[in-house]
Amino acid sequence: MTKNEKLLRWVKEWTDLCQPESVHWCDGSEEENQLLLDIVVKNGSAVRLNGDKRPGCYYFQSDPSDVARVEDRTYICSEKKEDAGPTNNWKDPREMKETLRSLYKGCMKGRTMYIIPFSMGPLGSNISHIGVEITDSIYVVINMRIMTRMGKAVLDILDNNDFVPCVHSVGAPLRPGETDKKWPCAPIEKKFITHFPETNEIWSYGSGYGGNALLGKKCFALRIASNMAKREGWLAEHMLIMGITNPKGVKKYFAAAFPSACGKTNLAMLIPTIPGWKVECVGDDIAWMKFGKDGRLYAINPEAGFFGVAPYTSMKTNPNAMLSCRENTIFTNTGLTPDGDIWWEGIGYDVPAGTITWTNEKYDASSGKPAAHPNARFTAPAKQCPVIDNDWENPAGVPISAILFGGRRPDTLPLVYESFDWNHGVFMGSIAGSEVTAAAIGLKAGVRRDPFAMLPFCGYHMGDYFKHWIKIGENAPDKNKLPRIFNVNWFRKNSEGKYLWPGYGDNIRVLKWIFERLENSTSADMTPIGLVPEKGTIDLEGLNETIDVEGIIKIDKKEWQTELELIKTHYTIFGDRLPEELSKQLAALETRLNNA
Ligand code: SAT
Ligand code: MN
Repeated sequence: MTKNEKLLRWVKEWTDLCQPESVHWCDGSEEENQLLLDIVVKNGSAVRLNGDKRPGCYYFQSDPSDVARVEDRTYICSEKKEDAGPTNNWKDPREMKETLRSLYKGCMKGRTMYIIPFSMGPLGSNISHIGVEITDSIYVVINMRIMTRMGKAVLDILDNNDFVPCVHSVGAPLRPGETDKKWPCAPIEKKFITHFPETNEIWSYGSGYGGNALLGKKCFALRIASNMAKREGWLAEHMLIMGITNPKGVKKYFAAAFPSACGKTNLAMLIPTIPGWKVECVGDDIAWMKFGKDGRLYAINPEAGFFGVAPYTSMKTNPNAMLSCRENTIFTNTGLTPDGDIWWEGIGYDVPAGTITWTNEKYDASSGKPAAHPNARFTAPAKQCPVIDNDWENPAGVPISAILFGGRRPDTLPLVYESFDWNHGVFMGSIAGSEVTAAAIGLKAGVRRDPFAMLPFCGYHMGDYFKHWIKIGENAPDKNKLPRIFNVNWFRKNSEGKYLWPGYGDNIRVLKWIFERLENSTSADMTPIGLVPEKGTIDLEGLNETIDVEGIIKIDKKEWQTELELIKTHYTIFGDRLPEELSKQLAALETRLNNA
C-alpha cells in the first residue's frame, strides 16, 4: 500500500475518530471509477445520462442547502489572528480543532472512508505538490479523479514524499438500517471549511459541494498553497493560463486573474475573431508559478479538469467548454431532460418539455424558478478541451509573458491599460474589483474590491500578500524577464447603459494589442493611470458594428478622483501591513491625476 509512516499514522488516527464501516484506498483505475458510479446510480444519488448524447456522463442534484462555497463558514486558523488578516475569518487553531473533533467523532458511521492520493500539477514537476484527501463522499472521489491526477501513480511516489493532509466528511453518519439521503450533508451551522496554514492542514466538515469538498482546488491550490508560496518564494494564484499564437507562429503565454463570474473560463478558451490568431488553454482557474533557470516565470495548471459554471455556457458563448463536457463529465444541479440529457438557462436552445429542475420538480416556466441552479456545474477532464495546449502537462510549465487583471466595471476603467512597471502592476492587482448589483445576496451595490481576485482565497494577511508580490519583483533573477502587467475591462457601458465592447471572441483584439506591446511593435499613450492604446492601435477590422473607441479608452478625471477616494477607503483595512510601496503608488497616482 504505502510505506509513508506519516500517511499510515494519519489514516489510522482519522479512522479511529470517524469510525467508518470500511476503508478504501483509491487506485484511480477505470474499474474502481465504474464500481463507484454503479453505487451512486443504484442508491439514487446519481443518474446515468443518455449514452448516445452524453457518453460516460452522470447527473447529481445537491441538497438545496449545499449549492456553493460558503465563505462565512470558511476559516484561516493561523496561530495569530493578525496573520489571517482582515479579509479572512479566523479561529484559534486549538479551539477550532476541538470543535471539529467533536463533530468528526463517529461522523462516518455506516459509510466507507475513501483515501484519495492526488497530485496538484503534473507528476514529476518541481512546481507540483501532493495531497491526500480522506472523504466519505463518492461524489468527491469521482470529481477528484477528474479535477486532479489521482490514484496509484501518486501513491507510489508517496513512499518518499511529503503530502498535504486533507480531511473531508459530509457530516451525516448513518444509523444501522437507516437509508441514505440523495445528497447527505450537515446543516449550515455545522459546516466548517478550515485551514491550518502553519501545519499545511485542511479540515472540511458538513458540505459535499465544489470547493468546500474537492479540497485540492481552492483549499489546497489557493489557500494553503498561497502560504507555501509566500514561505518559499513562488506564486499560487487565482488565474487562468492561455497560449496565444500570432499569424507568424510566434507564441506567448498570458495568465489572468478575474473575480468569479467575470468570464475566466470563456477567455481561457476563446475563439479569436481575427483570422490567423490562435488561443489555446492551459488552465481556467488556478496558476502556480515559479522562476525557471532562464530567469522567466513559469506556470503550471495544478488541476486536471474544469469545474465550470454551466448556466449561460453555450455553443455561442463558449463552444470549447461545451465540447469539453460532451462526455465523461459530471453535471451537478443542472436541469435533466426526459431523454437523459442536461439543460440549463442560456444553453442556446429551448427547454425540452418534461425537463426536471435541479430541485427535482417538473420545470414550469411560469413559476419563475430556473431549471438549473445559477451555480450549477460541469466537471470535465481538461484533456477533452478541443483547444487544450500541447504543453498543458509540461512539468516545466509554460513561460508567462503577461499578467492580466480585470473585473466588471461599467465605468472608470478603460478597455485595457498597461502598468508603468512591476510595482505599479502590483498596485493594479491590489485595487482590482468588480461591480456588484444589489441583487447579489448580502452585498452592497457598488465596486466590490477583490484584490488579485484572491479575496476568498488568500490564506494569510492580504497586506503581506501584496508585499510578497512586491518581493517577487525585487528578487526576480532577471527583472527584464518579468511578465508585464495589464488591466482589462470588457464591461464598460455608455451613458445609456449599453456595453461598449462586444467581448467574447473579439477580446482577441485586446489580447493582440497586449501581444504587440510585448513585442514593442505597437504604441501607447501615457495617462495618469497607465499606458492606454494609442488611437488606431486596437485592430477593429472585420467588426460589423461601430465601436466608440474613444469612449472605451477614455480616462475621465472626475471618475478617477472618485476612484481614488474608494481606493483610499479600501486600503485602510490593511492597516500597517499595507506595503509602503503601495502607499507610494497611491500617492503618485493622486499627484499624476491632480497634474492632469
Ligand atoms: O466551488 S468552487 O470553489 O470550486 C468554484 C468557485 O466557487 O469559484
Ligand atoms: Mn475560481
